[in-house]
Amino acid sequence: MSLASKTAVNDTAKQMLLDDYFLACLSREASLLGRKEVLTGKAKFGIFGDGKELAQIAMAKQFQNGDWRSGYYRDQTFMMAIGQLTVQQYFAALYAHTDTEKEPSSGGRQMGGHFSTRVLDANGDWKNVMEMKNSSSDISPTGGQMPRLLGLAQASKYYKANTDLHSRTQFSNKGNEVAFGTIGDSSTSEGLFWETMNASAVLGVPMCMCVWDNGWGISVPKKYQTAKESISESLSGMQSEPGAGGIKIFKAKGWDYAELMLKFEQAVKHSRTHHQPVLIHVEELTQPQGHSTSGSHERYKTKELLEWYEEFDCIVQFGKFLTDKKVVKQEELDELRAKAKAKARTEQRAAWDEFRAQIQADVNAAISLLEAAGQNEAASTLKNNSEAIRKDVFETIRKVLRTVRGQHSSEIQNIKNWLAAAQERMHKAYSSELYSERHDLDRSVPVQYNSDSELVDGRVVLRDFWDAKLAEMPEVLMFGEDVGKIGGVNQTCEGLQDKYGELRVSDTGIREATIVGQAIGLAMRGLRPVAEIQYLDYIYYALQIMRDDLASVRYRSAGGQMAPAIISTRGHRLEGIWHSGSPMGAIISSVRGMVVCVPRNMTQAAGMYNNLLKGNDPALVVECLNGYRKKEKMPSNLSEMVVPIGVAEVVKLGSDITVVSYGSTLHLCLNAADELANMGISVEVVDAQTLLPFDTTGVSASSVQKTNRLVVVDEDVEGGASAYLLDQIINKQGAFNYLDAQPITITSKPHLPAYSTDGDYFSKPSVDDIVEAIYGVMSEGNPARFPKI
Ligand SMILES: Cc1ncc(C[n+]2csc(CCOP(=O)(O)OP(=O)(O)O)c2C)c(N)n1
Repeated sequence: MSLASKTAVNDTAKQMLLDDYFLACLSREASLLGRKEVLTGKAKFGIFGDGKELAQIAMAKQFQNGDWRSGYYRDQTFMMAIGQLTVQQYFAALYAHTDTEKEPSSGGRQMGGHFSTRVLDANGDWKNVMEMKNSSSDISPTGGQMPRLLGLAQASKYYKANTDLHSRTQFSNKGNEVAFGTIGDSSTSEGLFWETMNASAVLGVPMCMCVWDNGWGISVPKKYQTAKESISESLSGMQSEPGAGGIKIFKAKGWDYAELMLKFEQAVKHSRTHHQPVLIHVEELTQPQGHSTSGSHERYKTKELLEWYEEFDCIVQFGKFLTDKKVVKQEELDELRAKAKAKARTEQRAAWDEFRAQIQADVNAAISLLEAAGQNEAASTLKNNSEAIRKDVFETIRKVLRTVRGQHSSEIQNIKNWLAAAQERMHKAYSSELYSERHDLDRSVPVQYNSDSELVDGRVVLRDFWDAKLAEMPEVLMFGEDVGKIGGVNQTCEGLQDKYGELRVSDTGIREATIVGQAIGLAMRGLRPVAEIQYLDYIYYALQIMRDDLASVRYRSAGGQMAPAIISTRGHRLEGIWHSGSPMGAIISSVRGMVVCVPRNMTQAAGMYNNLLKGNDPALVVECLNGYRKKEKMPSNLSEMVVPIGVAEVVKLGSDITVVSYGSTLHLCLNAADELANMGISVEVVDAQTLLPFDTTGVSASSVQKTNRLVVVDEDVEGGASAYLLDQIINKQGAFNYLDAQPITITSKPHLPAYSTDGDYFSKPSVDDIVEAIYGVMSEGNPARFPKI
């Protein structure tokens, strides 16, 4: 219904208007109360959606079941309007309630204002997202929600065009879904925003980008943020022309209900029907309470502006619109506002009571146990603290247990038992769901060969593997720079676009962050994207989004969402500063929550991909740059073979010293082992295979138990991945107990690897370096038998 043109309204329309007014008031009252809760110390931090209510109600009106949102912390009204957030849940999030029944967005892991809907059931299986209104899980880095948005929108395009997927009605109705983005005007300064807008126009996807423009990014006004001080003007070059692609641009004033309704209706209808991106630039929004609970905006906004905020407050203007149109009298509106205020207060109290009750249960249990054990002082400290939280409980109990060390009684044992169980609960609350709780990545199907298996280039193994997977799995799509037409710079997708079409094997622009973003959004919608980053050295453009979004999605939604995307790249060594890097330490420190595979050859890589495609975790696979032309035997069960993930492998048996390595350096280690054998040293070589998770069955430590010596070799810098491996093997696996010699690492030089073969030799570990370092360890222990070189 187009309200804009109506002067008189019928009863249904009147009820809808009053419902909208009530919701705007309810959300506003929640914001006002939220700030008070923070300022009185009941919550840590608050960031609210006051001033943005009407625009979000207009957006919600166009949001259908199966649609997706990728937005930011101002969207509470929208979430309430689509029925995915109650005021009670809103406050549960503000207090950080760890129960996902009470706080479904993140189970208290994220600060309030970070919204998410639960699209996985308790077993981690997909729900029917077409029966729901869906919001991907928010993140705090401003603009970080943009790359994922592109993928969410692209999924509709893929579902529409790929008829093999039309039966998957749990995920899509033939691609009819729109992905809605929201972003503050200042955050459009981020490159990610521009990358997303450009790519959305190039791809032609149903994406509705809503910019909430209040003119400020905390204290920095628009003139320092946006060219022409208007994001819609800045983007006008991307404005669609008839017959050409581009973006359709709409503008609306944030306080004008009728205009908002009209523009949102037009824009979203267009995007849904034509699969074209639209921008809705919502201007003249206010921010009544300022940016957040950290500081007040009176410091940097003028009195005139704050007066304008009052006059053009969207609820005030909406009320005026309703009374001017004689829909309702002012008294009725006042009554609605009062009702909203009372409801917000009631729900806030309920949230607080529930939040306190579950903590108090632990406090009370601890007090009883402490009293029973005669620890009355500790018990009364807890008793006297009416705001005790779990930290207080744990601190008190742990301190008591330290004090009574060496004493034994059933009462003390009861405390210990309680603590162990509570620790398990806290682990579940705060540390579970980093990876899929199914822990099934150790699945394995050994590789098989025929008697006449051919020797082929490594890249051919991968090409034939992907050929088989694309044939078997319509949900698999591959994309990246040069992946489509030429089949990748290393020809691992050679001929696949011709065979499976541009939709499934495609070229992208040079835009690593949104390539990963595409993968995130597509995977969140039930597809199996394989996104290629052309070279490992360029992954830094995407590393932020891998860390902040992809790696954390399951964790930050407390198991409510997942994005099992595969990011495929190649690295370690070839030639030159920008094509030889192996910054594995930096990467694995950044992407906990992802699987990181470092296959030694393309057969292993294929087996790992096969495993990942069956799993529920996102992954990075780093193929060896220098491995594509090396000969490998073509497996006879290419499509079925599965390499277990998290399982290291002894690739050469030995008895004197253990060398743990991976990727390209593994081959150098094997060469070094041959030479060392001639020098009387028997080297056992272990291939780590995966860095996250690393060697879950303790193959490395078992080897050290036999050899009593350990060398870790990689081509990251000193203190990088080799330090991680050393820590894992020595401390976590306990190899410290078996060592007869100081363990060493062999790494690259601290600078970027220099160009040319000589540059490589003098920058990275060579066979000579490895032979001499290993020999050095042996010589240290037995100089008579192994005299110094
Ligand atoms: C990448 C990044 N840089 C800085 C911040 C800190 N920060 C949080 S909100 C904000 C301002 C955002 O302004 P805008 O996008 O206009 O949204 P608004 O809050 O005004 O709705 C800043 C700088 C952040 N969260 N992320």
